[in-house]
Amino acid sequence: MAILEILVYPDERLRTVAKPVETVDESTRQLVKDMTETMYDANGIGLAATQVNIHQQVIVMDLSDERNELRVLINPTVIEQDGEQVYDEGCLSVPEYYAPVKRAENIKINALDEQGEIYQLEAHGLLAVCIQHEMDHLAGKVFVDYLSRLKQDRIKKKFVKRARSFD
Ligand code: GNR
Ligand code: NI
Repeated sequence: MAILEILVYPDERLRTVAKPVETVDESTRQLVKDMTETMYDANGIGLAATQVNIHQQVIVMDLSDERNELRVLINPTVIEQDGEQVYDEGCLSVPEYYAPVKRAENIKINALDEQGEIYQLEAHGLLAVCIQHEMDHLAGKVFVDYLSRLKQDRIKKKFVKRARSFD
C-alpha cells in the first residue's frame, strides 16, 4: 500500500482527461487500494485518480462516519439525472476552500466495481454531489470552474502564492 501525492490547484495536470480502464485487473485493484489509503489519510469522502496524477477513470468514495463503506467506481457514466441542489463543496486539490456549487439532485449511473462487474447506482443528496464532483475530476474539471471569474482568480493567486512559500 502507498499514500499517493495529491495534486493541488491550479496544477495543469488536473486538466488531463482520464481514459476508460480497458480491463479491470490486479494493477487496477492496486490503484484502488492506494487511492483508498490516500483518501482515508487525507480525510476525504472521495478521490479521483486524476488527483493522484493517474489518468484512468477510477474513483473511490466513502461517505460513512466509520470509514467502512468504500465505493469503487470504474468507468462511470451518468444514465439519468434530474433536479437541482446547491451544496457547499470542498476538494482535496483545493485545500481549505469551500464554495456553493449547483448540481443535479438525483443521478443514476453505470459503473464497474473492482472485480470488473457492471452495476447501477441511484444517488441523491451528498452522494450524488460527490459522484458528480469526482466525475468532473476525470473530465479535467475542478469545482472552482463553476465560480465567478473573480473568485477563480482570487483562489488561483492564493494557491500559487502558497505553493511558492513551500519551495
Ligand atoms: O472530501 C471531500 N469533500 C467534499 C465535500 C463536499 C463536496 C465534495 C467533496 S469531495 C472531497 C474530496 C475530493 O476532493 N474529491 O475529489
Ligand atoms: Ni475534488
